[in-house]
Amino acid sequence: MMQSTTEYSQAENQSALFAVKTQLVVGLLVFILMIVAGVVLRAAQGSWIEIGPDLFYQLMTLHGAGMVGTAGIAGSVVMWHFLRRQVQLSTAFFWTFFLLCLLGVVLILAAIFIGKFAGGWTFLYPLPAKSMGSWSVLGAALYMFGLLSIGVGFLILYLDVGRGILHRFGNFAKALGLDSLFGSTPVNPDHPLSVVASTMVLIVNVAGIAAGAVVLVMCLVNLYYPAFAPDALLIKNLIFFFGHVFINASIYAAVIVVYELLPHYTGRPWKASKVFFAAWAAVTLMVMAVYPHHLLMDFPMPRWAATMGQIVSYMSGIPVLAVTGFGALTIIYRSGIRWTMAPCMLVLSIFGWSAGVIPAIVDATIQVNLVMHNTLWVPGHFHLYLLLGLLPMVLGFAFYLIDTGEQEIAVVDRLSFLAYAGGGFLFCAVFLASGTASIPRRWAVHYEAWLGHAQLGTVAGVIVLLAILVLGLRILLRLPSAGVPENTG
Ligand code: HEM
Ligand SMILES: [Cu+2]
Repeated sequence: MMQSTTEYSQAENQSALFAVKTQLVVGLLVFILMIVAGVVLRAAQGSWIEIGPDLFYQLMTLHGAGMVGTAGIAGSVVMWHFLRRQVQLSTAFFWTFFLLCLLGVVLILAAIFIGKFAGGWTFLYPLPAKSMGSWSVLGAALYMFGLLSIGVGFLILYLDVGRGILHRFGNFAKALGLDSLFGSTPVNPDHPLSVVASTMVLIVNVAGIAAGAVVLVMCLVNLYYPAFAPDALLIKNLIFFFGHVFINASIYAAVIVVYELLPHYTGRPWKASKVFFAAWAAVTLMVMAVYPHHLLMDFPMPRWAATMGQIVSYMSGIPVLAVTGFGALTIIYRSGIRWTMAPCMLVLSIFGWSAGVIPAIVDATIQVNLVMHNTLWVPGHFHLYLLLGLLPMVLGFAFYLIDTGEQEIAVVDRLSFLAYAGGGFLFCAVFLASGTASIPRRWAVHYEAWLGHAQLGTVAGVIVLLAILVLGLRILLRLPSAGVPENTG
């Protein structure tokens, strides 16, 4: 077992676990609420319910911001829980992070439901300032202050994470394993994988959130002093750098659960290696260089940026995915693993994540993007790796916390798992098929010919909703009394 340098008292472990559980429960509840909103959106597109375009775009903004924000929080909870075994972390910082996120949520809810803000979670300039009467300047400003508050929460958490990592490893290069990758230090096979992933997340997301803060402040100034009108293309670059990095960092934080729990359930260690370090080092740089794939149809962008967006997209998704997928398969193969809910969720998550990267890369090809840009192909790919990738990682973590060592999966759990995976896959497949049929994304009202897609999507969404209601209930009933999970890994 890994020798640990952390010293916590029993009481500290208890309060840390309480913090993790509380934040996880709130995160799961928000996920479920946002899925309700998502089903309403899809049903409205299928004209099964009538909500009007105003409410549609408010709910779409809520669903987007709520899901992305909660994905970030849930990823951080997973990361914090496992990183805390390796480096000294402060529970007070963890709570500060959470409270700032909650403040952000309150501001965003006020922005959307009182201020009527409906400009999309990406608040693309100059739309927030030019609502043509749909929402107030205050509504747009509240939304931006909400995002700022969440961003500040993350930066505060990362401050403590960075301090903890530096305290044990001296510098981030060592934490990433770069000294064995490029230097003469031999690879330490017990170098904690959670530290490598956390360091990557810390580096890229501090950059991403800093860009986000800059652009939010610029947009806020513009809201009140329209004479200050920054360049729209610059703003779009900053927003998509922030958005791309933030959601990817959420997945890279959540994937720590795979590294920690597959060894736990198979009884086989997942060792660090040069390939592992190389993959994470590569993706640290590439995840930041790849964002121009969101601007392929912005023709004033320099040609090299679009080309880089395409080429790096091909390379960026693959290294960590390959290392994780291949590592997971070799660890599981003939291990006699006990297939309870947590490992099932983790395997589903690796599938959803890998499957989602394929249509993402397809769309990052300029020739394809000419046709697929702003079609439902786009939500198709990201729902794959969020709904079937990130969320199962978080659910797997929750099932691990409530694992009492039983050998069998209860029938309700088995059925809900299958419904979740099947319904989720169908839901994403319908989005992708809609994209291939050139149905645009972000349209409140769909033409007659598109209704079949939207209705099938709604049915799939309802299946997912029912499944996660059952799974959520199973978790919520057992989580409060779950004890401190043992420190193996
Ligand atoms: C069954 C569950 C879900 C349903 C029914 C659902 C439904 C939808 C619908 C109908 C849209 C709008 C599509 C359009 O552009 O026309 C959408 C957008 C979106 N969803 Fe979901 N969703 C689900 C799960 C998730 C999850 C788990 C996440 C993230 C963790 C997520 C994140 C997003 C984001 C970021 C958008 C983009 C919003 C925008 O374009 O501004 N969704 N979803
Ligand atoms: Cu991207």
